[in-house]
Amino acid sequence: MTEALIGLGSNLGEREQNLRSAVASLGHLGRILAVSPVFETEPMYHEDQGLFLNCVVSLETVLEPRALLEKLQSIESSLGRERRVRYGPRTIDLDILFYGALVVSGPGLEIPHPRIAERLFVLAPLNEVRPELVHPVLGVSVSQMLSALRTDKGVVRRPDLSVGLSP
Ligand code: PH2
Ligand code: MG
Ligand code: MG
Repeated sequence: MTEALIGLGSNLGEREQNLRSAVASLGHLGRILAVSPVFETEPMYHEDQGLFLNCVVSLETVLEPRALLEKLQSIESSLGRERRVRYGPRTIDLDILFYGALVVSGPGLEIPHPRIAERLFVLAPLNEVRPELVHPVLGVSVSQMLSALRTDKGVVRRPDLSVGLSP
């Protein structure tokens, strides 16, 4: 059993419902240990698109990284994800952020996710569930990465939204 941290994002369609459906599907891939609060976040990289909702799920799973990736991609497809613009709008995006302390850099799969340290939309929710988690390559914790990040990108906690398994 390994703890995988999954980053979820949606900025198309019924964003809250998309996250909720994705969390329910993740529940079939193992045991969900934690679901972070939801944050509404300004789009990074490709800025001319709608606001995202982002959250992070901690999932204990027996699936190996490649098998997990394939399952995440099939959940994305089942929720209507179409791959068009890089960094562009999507109904749902499911990224493996960490897989235990494993480091993988292969074609089509990099773990830890290579851009965690620059992404407030990842670090803000991740810090709510695993602030002490140490990045196996950078050697710093999530809370340290968050403190070090200087950005003016808007990230707003949305306590009125909840996408966890229980009501
Ligand atoms: N995902 C991207 C690109 N930009 N910006 C925000 N705020 N949230 C995202 O999830 C996001 C993004 C590509 O995966
Ligand atoms: Mg992504
Ligand atoms: Mg992705």
